[in-house]
Amino acid sequence: CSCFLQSLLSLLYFLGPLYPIGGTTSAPEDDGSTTGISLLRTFNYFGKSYSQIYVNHNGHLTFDAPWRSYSPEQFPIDQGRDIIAPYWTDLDNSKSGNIYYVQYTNGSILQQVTEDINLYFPELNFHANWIFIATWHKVPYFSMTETQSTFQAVLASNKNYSFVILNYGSLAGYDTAYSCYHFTIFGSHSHKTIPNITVLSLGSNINLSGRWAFRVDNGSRDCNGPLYPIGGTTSSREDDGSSTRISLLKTFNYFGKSYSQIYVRSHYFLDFKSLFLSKDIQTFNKKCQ
Ligand SMILES: *[C@@H]1O[C@H](CO)[C@@H](O)[C@H](O)[C@H]1NC(C)=O
Ligand SMILES: *[C@@H]1O[C@H](CO)[C@@H](O)[C@H](O)[C@H]1NC(C)=O
Ligand SMILES: *[C@@H]1O[C@H](CO)[C@@H](O)[C@H](O)[C@H]1NC(C)=O
Ligand SMILES: *[C@@H]1O[C@H](CO)[C@@H](O)[C@H](O)[C@H]1NC(C)=O
Ligand SMILES: *[C@@H]1O[C@H](CO)[C@@H](O)[C@H](O)[C@H]1NC(C)=O
Ligand SMILES: [Ca+2]
Repeated sequence: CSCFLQSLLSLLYFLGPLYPIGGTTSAPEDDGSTTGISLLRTFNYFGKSYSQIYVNHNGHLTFDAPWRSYSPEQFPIDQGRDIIAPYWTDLDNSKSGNIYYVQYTNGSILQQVTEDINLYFPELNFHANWIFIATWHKVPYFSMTETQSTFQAVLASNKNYSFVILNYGSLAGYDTAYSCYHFTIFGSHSHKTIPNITVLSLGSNINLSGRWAFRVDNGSRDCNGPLYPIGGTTSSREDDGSSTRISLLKTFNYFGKSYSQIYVRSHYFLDFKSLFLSKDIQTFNKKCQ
C-alpha cells in the first residue's frame, strides 16, 4: 500500500504541472495537423467564437485551418490568424512521440482545471463547462530523434469566461544556449521572445513551475483601446532604426536577468542588448538556427 502511494506520488511528481496525458492520437506526420476537431462547446478567444480547432504538430493550435509552420518566422504573422503556440518549433512525431487531444464537459479532470483556475483567478467564481487538452508527449525535434519535448495547451471555458493554461514538462533544448522560441498566446498582437527556454519549464505566472495561465475571453482586439497616454521622447526618423541607448531609472528584472538599459526598435520590439538592427524577428530566428 505504501508502495502504491509511493508510485502514485512519483507519478504525480513526474507529471509536474501536466494534466493526465491521453486522448485521441493525431496521425504521425512531420509538420502535420489533426483534422478539424469539432468543439463540444464554442470557445471565446478575445471576442471571437470558435467551434473547431486544429492541433498542429509543430507546437501550436489554430482555429480556422491547419497550419504547418515550423518556425515563428512569419512574425508578425498575418494579422487575421489566431494562434495559441505553447512551443512553436520544428517538432516531428513521424517516428516517435505522440500528439493527443481530448475534451471534457464533465468529470474529474474538468473539476481539477476548474479548481486550478479559481486558484489563479479567485474573484470570478469560474466553473468550466468545457475543457480541451492538447498534449505533445515526448515528441522529438526534427531530425534529432534522441530529443523529446512534452507540453500541453489547455483551453477552458464557460459562457462568460475562457482561459488558456500552458503546461511544460521537459523541453528538448537543442539550442537552449540561444533560443528563439516565441511565447505566442495573444494571437498576432502580443509576442514575447523567450530568451531561454528553461524559462518555460521552470518559470510560471501563477507560482507553479512550468505552468502559465491566461484569461483570454473578451480582451480587446482593438489596438487603440487600451493605450496609456501617448508621448515622451521621440525616436529619430529612420527606416529599420532604433533609439539610442536608454538608461533605465530603475533596473528591470526580465526572467531573472537584471537590465539597466533598453533600446526601442522601429520594428515593434524592445531589446536590452547592444544595437541590433534587425528588420523583424525573422532575421532573429534565422540567426539562432
Ligand atoms: C459527460 O461528458 C460526456 C461527453 O464529454 C457525455 O457523453 C456524458 O453524457 C457526460 N455525462 C454527464 C453526467 O453529463
Ligand atoms: C455570467 O455572467 C452573468 C452576469 O455577470 C452572471 O449572472 C452569470 O451567473 C454568469 N454565468 C456563469 C456561468 O458564470
Ligand atoms: C464575453 O462575451 C460573451 C459574448 O458576447 C458574453 O456572453 C460573455 O458574458 C462575456 N463575458 C464577460 C466576462 O463579460
Ligand atoms: C537558462 O536559464 C537557466 C535557469 O535560470 C540557467 O541555469 C541557464 O544557465 C540559462 N541558460 C542560458 C544559456 O542562459
Ligand atoms: C508559491 O508556492 C510556494 C510553494 O507551493 C508557497 O510556499 C508560496 O507561499 C507561494 N507564494 C505565493 C506568493 O503564493
Ligand atoms: Ca516538423
